[in-house]
Amino acid sequence: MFATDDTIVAIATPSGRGALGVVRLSGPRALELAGTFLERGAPLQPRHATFTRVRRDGDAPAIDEVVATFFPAPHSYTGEDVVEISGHGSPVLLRAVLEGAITAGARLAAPGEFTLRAFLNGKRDLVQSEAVADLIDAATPLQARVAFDQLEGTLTGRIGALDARLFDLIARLEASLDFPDEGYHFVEPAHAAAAIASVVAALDALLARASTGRMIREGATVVIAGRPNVGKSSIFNRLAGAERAIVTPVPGTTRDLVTETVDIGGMAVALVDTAGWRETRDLVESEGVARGTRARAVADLVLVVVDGSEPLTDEDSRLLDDTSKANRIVVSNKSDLAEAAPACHVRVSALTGDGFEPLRRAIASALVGEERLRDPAPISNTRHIALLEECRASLEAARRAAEAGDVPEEFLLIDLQAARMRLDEVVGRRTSEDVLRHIFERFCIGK
Ligand SMILES: Nc1nc2c(ncn2[C@@H]2O[C@H](COP(=O)(O)OP(=O)(O)O)[C@@H](O)[C@H]2O)c(=O)[nH]1
Ligand SMILES: [Mg+2]
Repeated sequence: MFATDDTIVAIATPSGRGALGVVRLSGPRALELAGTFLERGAPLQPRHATFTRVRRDGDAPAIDEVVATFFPAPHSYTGEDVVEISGHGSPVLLRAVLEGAITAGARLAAPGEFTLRAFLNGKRDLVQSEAVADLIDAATPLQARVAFDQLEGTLTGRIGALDARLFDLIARLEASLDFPDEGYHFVEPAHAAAAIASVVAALDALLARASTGRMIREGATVVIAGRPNVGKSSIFNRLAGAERAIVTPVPGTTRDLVTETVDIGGMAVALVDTAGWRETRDLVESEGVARGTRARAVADLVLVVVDGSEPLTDEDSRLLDDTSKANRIVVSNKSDLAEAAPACHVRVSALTGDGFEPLRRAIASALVGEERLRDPAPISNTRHIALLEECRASLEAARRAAEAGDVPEEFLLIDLQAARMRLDEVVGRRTSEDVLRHIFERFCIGK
């Protein structure tokens, strides 16, 4: 499986220059290898920050002043001996430390390998390991909160509770099997059916909010559509808080998709400004229009913008028809001008900024509902959702069989054990090497 008996090393801070940079070593020889390129002769004291210098080979002059900390196993991030070296954040200096460690016998770590070792050493389960990557990837405070909840074990706890109930039921069914002659059932079929149904209900409660969780974790795509000159790019810029898209009074200015990720109600929203939706003979513009149409098709939400200071045109009506089945908000722009036709749309003025708070709230609630954002779901990862759905399917099969009665315990047990196996896969008690590779590949090097 994975090699864990060697000592790995990596730069843990982002590439590029910074005030500080950190190099981490983990493995049985971490302390010994660090000793070969750190100047201080005496071994590092456990969990003490030690000020020392990095030297190059032999008697060459020192190249940096660093603070080194030794975390002996098992009380470290990975559960192994770890040495963390904080130096000045120059790529040249950090690479020199890295090379020093490799020359001494360390191996360059693969992405996520520190966290993988933490998982293999039982410091964290798989759900918590995945949360580490989510936490690092978080682009909004809400995403960070959901990831941190998962890291702290909220989902682990829920899965554990479900697992305990299944374990109890399985044990009693197995006991009935082991003592067939007594003719005694440790659990009556009707009780088994009810017990399974209650686990299914608990799973359903978890899964009911999964789509919200996923939307928070993965973000949403919101496309701004409308005919030329209604103010799409101006609205885009207001929502993005930056002059990203070009705004001019000339219709057909925006010819390609412009995308910006913005925080709306805590969600990372990929906001897409499109070319005005109209018939055009200009080749570039019509390609822009086609791209806009395709973007609309994959959007989680479409903002259909109309110019509130003018009566609706045929092009407006056509777009409104086209999007009537989509998840959409009709936005009436230019509320600073006289209103042409009162409508029950969200009214904004991209010029003055009026109406943008209600618009942001409308976007958030059209995506997940306001209630749901306040108390984010504990489950957000597609892998977890898929496994819990499989678990639910096995439980349903077992519940139906138990309800029908007359089914040998063995049959129930097969489905219940299959259900439990899915829970094991979520937390990583039973996970293939391929799945682990796939999960840890998305980590940064040094994490
Ligand atoms: N009065 C007024 N003019 C606006 C407003 N929003 C946009 N405009 C103007 O309308 C024109 C077209 O805006 P733009 O954002 O490029 O529209 P797009 O073609 O739909 O992207 C520009 O001259 C903007 O200054 C608004 O809320 N009020
Ligand atoms: Mg535009």
